[in-house]
Amino acid sequence: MKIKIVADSSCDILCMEEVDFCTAPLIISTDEKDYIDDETLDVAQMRKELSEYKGRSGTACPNIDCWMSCYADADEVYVVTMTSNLSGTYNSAMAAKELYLQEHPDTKIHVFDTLSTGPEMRLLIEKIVEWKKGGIPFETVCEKGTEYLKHTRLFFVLESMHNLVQNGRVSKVAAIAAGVLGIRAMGTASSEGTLEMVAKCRGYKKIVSEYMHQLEKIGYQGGKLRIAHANNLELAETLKNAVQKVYNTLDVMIYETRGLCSFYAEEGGILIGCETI
Ligand code: X90
Repeated sequence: MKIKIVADSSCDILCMEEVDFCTAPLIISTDEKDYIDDETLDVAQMRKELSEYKGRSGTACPNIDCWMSCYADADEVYVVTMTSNLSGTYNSAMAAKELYLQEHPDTKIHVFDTLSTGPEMRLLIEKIVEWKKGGIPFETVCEKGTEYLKHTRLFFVLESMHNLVQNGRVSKVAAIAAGVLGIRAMGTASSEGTLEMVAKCRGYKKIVSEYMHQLEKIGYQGGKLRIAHANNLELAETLKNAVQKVYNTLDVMIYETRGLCSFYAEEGGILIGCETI
């Protein structure tokens, strides 16, 4: 039996070991150029070009054809998407599923709307790999996955919300009202899959203390931690050390954001996914 795990490129993963994994790339574009968020994208170069670019930039979700080609040649497909409340990615993946099943009615496809992105998607993907290695059947993986997402969280620190506001993913009025426009702030993925800002964080000290406060609030007990950073290894390491000191967290991974998350988190931004109780 052939099993495939498919995710959109906001998961920041290019390949997974011991499993057939592929991503459907989102596209970041300016009037001059499209940046396809796949393994060929030079993220540092994109960041440099966008910082020098004066016009508007935007993003587009993977289209139905793209998802359908990701589903091809498998008996079971597990699809992990970013929040349906900020992107058309989930709807596109669902439409592709319906179309694909018309021609391949025996294929099993499940699409998870993570109501989140980045590292929280990674946590789910890693779990699916674990469950499939353990021989857990399709229906059970779907149920367990949905349940698992209730026990994972995403926090993020953004240097700027410029691209989120410019692309209508966050309302400018709301950002101004929360006092977070133009300054560094911490937020979390709300239960509806939107951005919920929790605090302004001028210095790194404040970021660390605020994050530790949030972890305490959600009842974190040392579960897996996944940190994706947009060119800010220093902050990623600082947070990792702070968490490990208090919770003895063993399973931590730090890695760089790919195109989509780099674009929206912006240079220096960071996304942290963790398991809760
Ligand atoms: O064009 C598209 O369909 C993509 C739109 C994506 C919009 C949001 C991306 C967020 C990336 C920023 C911080 C994390 C926010 C998480 C909230 C659920 C990363």
